[in-house]
Amino acid sequence: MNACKYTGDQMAWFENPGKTGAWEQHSLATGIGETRTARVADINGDETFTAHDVDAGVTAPTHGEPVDMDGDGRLDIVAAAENVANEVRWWRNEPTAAARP
Ligand SMILES: [Ca+2]
Ligand SMILES: [Ca+2]
Repeated sequence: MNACKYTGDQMAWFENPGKTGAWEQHSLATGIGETRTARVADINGDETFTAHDVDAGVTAPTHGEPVDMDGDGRLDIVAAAENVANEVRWWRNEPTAAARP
């Protein structure tokens, strides 16, 4: 399960302990203002998780959603960029050099 902590400026995921024990919190990112509505997606399809800064100029991204905006088969990211003129932005998922035809 993933979660955002609006007042704590962080995103985390929680490990299910099964039928006993407490859920263990694993931090994904800290120092992100007003985090809300996190979504989980394997953007590059490699079945692993690696954190990346998508846009360091947006310090309070909210309501992000993985969507293929340009129909190229790769998930992009759409989010409100509240601290930057109240805009909705999308970030194109550029293929790596190895994945380019
Ligand atoms: Ca991945
Ligand atoms: Ca795309």
